Amino acid sequence: MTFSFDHRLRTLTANYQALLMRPNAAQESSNGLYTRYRYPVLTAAHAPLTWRYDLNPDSNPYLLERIGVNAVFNAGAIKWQGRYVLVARVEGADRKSFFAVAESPNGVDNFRFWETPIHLPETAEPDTNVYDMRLTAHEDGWVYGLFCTERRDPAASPADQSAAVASCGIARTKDLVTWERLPDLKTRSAQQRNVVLHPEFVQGQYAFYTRPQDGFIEAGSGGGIGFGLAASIELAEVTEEVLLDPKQYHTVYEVKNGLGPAPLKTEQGWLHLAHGVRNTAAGLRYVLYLFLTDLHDLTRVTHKPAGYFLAPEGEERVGDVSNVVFSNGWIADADGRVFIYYASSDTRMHVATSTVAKLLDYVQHTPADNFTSASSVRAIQNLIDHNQAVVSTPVPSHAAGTVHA
Ligand code: M1P
Repeated sequence: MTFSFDHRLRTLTANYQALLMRPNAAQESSNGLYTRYRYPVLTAAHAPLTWRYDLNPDSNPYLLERIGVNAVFNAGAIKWQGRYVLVARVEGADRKSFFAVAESPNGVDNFRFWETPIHLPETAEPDTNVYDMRLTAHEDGWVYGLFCTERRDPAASPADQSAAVASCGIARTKDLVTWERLPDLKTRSAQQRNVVLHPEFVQGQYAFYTRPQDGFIEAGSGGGIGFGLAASIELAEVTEEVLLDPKQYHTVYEVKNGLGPAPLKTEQGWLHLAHGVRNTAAGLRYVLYLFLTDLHDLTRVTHKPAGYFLAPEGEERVGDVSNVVFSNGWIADADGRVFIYYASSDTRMHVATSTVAKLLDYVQHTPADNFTSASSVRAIQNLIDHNQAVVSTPVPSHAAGTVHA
């Protein structure tokens, strides 16, 4: 059988272009809250061919893939010069993650990576692995990327080659191309992951949402999502963390939780998207939930619906780390539309669209968790009673109006 380099290159290129051009299809959710989309917006196959193949027939006569990409997930998001931009976690076949920018004209399809990945500067203590960047357009004029930097635990014995220390890395940029690396965030906790920078100064200081944890996997005594202030971003140190959203027994965030993207400012408060983790016989299950904090007291949760907002569904349930949805990026457009970018099973990126109005209605009117089966039944009974009152009172035709979606 003869092998044609040119034929294989043409096939690879055509398939790649077809993937990038494929239109996405909206799939309304029955809960009315958001619209999922049929296809993931970014996958390993979206990584440019030039990152993976040596395209020179002399040095790669069989046109083999030289550098494998395993997954594209957990992307930060920002609206940038009119485009929907993701800073994705790209994980190579070698298990190392790095960041790369992809953009789309409409936020739901046609995402394509920029020509090269981000060349993130290292600190004096090089990162072994970096991942899960949260983007914040801060009022100081910089765009910050806060991410997890992972290094081998210096206290681990030579026999233990998996113990790691997670910290919060900080980088900033004005163009998403050149990044300035700042020292890692210091806190009193042994480890930190899922740290997010608030977009505004608070009492003249930089405000951080944290997730203190005892070990690399276990949040342990860390307790939940924390909040703290730092006078400087160039030498950021949070000396006092207040617990904002604790993990809690028999909830979807009983094992641990962590903030997703930077919160959205609304007239009713700061809207937060977070992930919650519970344990099951099949392993950890990650879901997304929403809550609202006071506009002025950022540590006061004013509304928090019971349970999850979005959980893994269908093909989302399977991947490298199955039964996981995770989000660290969303974009609110000026017209009120919200693009929620979430990853499934540590493998691929999806989008779900909603509106600020719907999300606020959801957080403010979904019953809160009262932590017992009996109270859940009471919540359902309240709804039944409410509906009976509606059914027994004829609705005048002019009252069945429309609301802004
Ligand atoms: O594997 C699921 C997620 O696990 C971690 O999140 P958390 O620290 O909340 O447990 C992160 O490694 C994240 O990247 C990953 O998606």
